[in-house]
Amino acid sequence: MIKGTYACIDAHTCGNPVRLVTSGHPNLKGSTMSEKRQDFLENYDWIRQGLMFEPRGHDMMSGAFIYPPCSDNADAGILFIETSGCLPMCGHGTIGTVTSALEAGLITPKEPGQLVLDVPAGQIRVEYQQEGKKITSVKIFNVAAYLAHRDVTLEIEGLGSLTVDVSYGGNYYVIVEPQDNFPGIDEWSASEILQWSPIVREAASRAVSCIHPDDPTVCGVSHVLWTGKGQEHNSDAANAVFYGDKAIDRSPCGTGTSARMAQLFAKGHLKAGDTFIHESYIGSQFIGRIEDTVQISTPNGEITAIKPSIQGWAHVFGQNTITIDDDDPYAFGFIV
Ligand code: PYC
Repeated sequence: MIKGTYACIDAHTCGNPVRLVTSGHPNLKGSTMSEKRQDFLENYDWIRQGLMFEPRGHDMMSGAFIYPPCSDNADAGILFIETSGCLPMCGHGTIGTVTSALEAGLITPKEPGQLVLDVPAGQIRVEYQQEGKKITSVKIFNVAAYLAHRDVTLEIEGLGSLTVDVSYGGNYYVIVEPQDNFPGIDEWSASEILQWSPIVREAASRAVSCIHPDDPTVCGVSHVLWTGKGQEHNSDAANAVFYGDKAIDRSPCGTGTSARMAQLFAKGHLKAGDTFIHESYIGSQFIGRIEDTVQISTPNGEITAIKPSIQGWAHVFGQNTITIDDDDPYAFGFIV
């Protein structure tokens, strides 16, 4: 029997997929996107599994549903769906969702050229540029980002010790810079990144606690950001961001770029007003910027967080109607 039919717009943001689901939305309980995210995870996660995992998706698949705004000043709400779960915030997902939704006329901005969006991690603002019907650039003014834990030493069996930072940019990231047991992503293969990332994420999760001071449902280290130099002449740095079970982000990762700028700010390597061009594993770029700073209260006391922005682009490449039929043995996907 068919459990659900989902019209989708398929796009990619700087190489990473974004499947915007435009029909078949479950009616979610809650007055914020964070509460709606909890309801989705408890009652409708099978939709995410069916749309994201093989055979309808793949390791890197991600997407979103657009909901009516939760706040009076917002234009819309976004629920992110990914192979890794429902992220509190997703930068490449927002850029793809905004591009697809505006090009298809699914959102009518209150103010031309900008949007206010409720997301599970809080509220974000977006400025976009347009040529005719095509959205050519999307800049996200992200939630506040901060360095949560610095210089944490992890003992990784088979690799040795790694000293890492853990930083928040909408999700919590373990950030690994080149050091004795990690030469940098330029000298590691994708299979080395995929081999060590889950072990490093697990070790960091045991070593430190990450709970967002404003919303305890935003918690836990979910991503590992390995760093390197970058190949493009104007990149400030490159990354390989690992998420889910087997994914390396093809985009430069918006929340990862925010977390990285917060780490570099806290360690004195970037200051307010600086830009930071971040390169992905496939060479695509986001322009990050520290727009401002803000004081936030954390369990370790009052700290200075950054207000980051990330700018990138997306391309729409297809329309798709997907059914999830529970007579199909792989209705809810599989992981190999
Ligand atoms: O762009 O924030 C991002 C993101 C998170 C996971 C994959 N991409």
